[in-house]
Amino acid sequence: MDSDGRYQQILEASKRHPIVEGHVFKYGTAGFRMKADLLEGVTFRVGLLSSIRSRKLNSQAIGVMITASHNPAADNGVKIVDPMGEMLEQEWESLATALVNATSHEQLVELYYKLAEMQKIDLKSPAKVIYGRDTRPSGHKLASALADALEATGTELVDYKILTTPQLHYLVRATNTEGLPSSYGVVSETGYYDKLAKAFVKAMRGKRISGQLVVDCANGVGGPKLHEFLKHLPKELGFDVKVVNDDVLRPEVLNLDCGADFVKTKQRAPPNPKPQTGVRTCSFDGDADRLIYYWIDPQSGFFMLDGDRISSLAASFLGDLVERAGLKDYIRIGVVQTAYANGASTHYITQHLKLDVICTPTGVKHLHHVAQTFDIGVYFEANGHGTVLFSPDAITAFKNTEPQSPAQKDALDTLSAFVALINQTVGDALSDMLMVEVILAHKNWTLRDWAMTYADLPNRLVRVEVGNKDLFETTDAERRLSKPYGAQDEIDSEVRKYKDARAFARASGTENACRVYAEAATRSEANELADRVARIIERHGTGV
Ligand code: G16
Repeated sequence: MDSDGRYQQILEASKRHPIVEGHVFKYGTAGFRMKADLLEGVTFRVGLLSSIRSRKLNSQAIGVMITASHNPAADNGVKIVDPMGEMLEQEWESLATALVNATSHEQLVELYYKLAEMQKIDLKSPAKVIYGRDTRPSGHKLASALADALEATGTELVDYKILTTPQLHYLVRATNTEGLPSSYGVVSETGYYDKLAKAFVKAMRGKRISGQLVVDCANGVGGPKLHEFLKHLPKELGFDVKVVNDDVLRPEVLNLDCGADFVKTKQRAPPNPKPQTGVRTCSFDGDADRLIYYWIDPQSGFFMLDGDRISSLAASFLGDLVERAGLKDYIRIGVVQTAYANGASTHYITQHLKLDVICTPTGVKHLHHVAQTFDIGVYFEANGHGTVLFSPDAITAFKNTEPQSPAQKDALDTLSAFVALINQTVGDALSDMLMVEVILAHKNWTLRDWAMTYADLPNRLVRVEVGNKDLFETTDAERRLSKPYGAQDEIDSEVRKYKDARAFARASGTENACRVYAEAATRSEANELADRVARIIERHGTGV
């Protein structure tokens, strides 16, 4: 087992990054996420697993992102990215959980070798891991623990330092496709900006963006990266962007009263800077993988355009383009949502756009896989996390179809520009924002025009602190609770009391809490139903 002295090296390195005892760690919705001071040993162990994963996949580069995204500054997280930029294959999540929960350093190293043996991996073959982190101060120490694991296991490593989560996903795919016909782009942060900027200019040909766009960056990594991106755009484009909440020097303000999660859950604009009436505004979250649009209407006040709206906007625009490109009979477009999608959006997509909608559990990893079954798969969570995927057949059709008219050529060119503009590895706030801006410019729409497509059912999302969130198990794409026994019956009997109502509860995979979602015919009924269901969850969460 230890002919090359690695056993001892890994053991020694592990002792430098002990796991905090008395905790059970679980690879959740977006990897391991918790208070940063619990994460050093976890990150070291994730390093061990990612080296095995790279060796399992013929030495392709694996990504590791250190971020807690929308969570407070004191938290952090670590997640593994597979070679094409997707989230870690689900079967391996349990291997990650097992490795991280090893009780002693010796047991950890034994398990590392056992996993390699079970997976038939030659531990002397090359391995490569690339990694990045958001702006949280704790990220530096965690990255060192990760590097220690990679060095101890003889893994080539590339530290990209501070990145948005979607940039790391881009770099993983670009690394693994470098020099191939499927090349995803130049393997550098600049390569990422260049790719998006060129595609944006191409998609905007002959169109103009009207008015200023204000972008709230949640005081996270999206701020400096957006500033950097804007330098890559030609001035003549006239894209007037004002970047706000871009303070990454004071860690305590990260996601504080700003950002996409704040806007979505509070259903109001960040108080700072003071929102300006009528201005088109959007918010990123702390690691720039979520996007929410909104504006303050002079008559009716705050109006939000969330992930459901972005999804229906993209699906409708791409549907029109496919039709104009003469590809309607060959390209199957589908939309993937979760239980959080507003019922009105699902109705609009199925009844008005006449597109298939599939519902999956929360977590982009679930939506992504289903979206891959379409030629154009549009997936967005209501919280603004999502993207659009194009199948290889669709991409070939956009390139090779011989246009019979200038209008058809224009549609085919715009579709090809979208393939490059949209980050197809994972939801990307910057890329999604550019997509929305292009669509609004093509349609010559304001946010009010966009909002007029359908009326949302009033809804409310509540976070409920419970004694033990693991008591809650779901079924039917998280729309029903299978455990604790009796809880779902109680929810059903509350829902029956309201018109056009729906409610569900589930344990969060990124926070130590449960989430309750309710919608109903009126705002006060949605609020009341959410409160009643929250009380049911509170009661069952203590085991009473
Ligand atoms: C992560 C996941 C999202 C998920 C969100 C909330 O987002 O990537 O898919 O919707 O957590 O998950 P939960 O309700 O299980 O806490 P982010 O932006 O925090 O990485």
